[in-house]
Amino acid sequence: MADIEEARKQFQRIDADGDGFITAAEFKSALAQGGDWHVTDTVAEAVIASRDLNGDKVLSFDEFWAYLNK
Ligand SMILES: [Ca+2]
Ligand SMILES: [Ca+2]
Repeated sequence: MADIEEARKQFQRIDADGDGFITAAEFKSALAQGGDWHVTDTVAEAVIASRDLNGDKVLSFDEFWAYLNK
């Protein structure tokens, strides 16, 4: 996926509180809503950490976008 508008929609859907950052908790509930109930806090944190470029433990849209375009 390289459509920035689609990526923004997806990002906003995951960012439940709308603060512009995706936390592990938000990522986990987004996956749970998508039917993936096997994602634990630990897994969600590991996925966030693997995409987190500046080490603040949350994903900005830039980091999300960079991940999609990897
Ligand atoms: Ca958020
Ligand atoms: Ca970050």
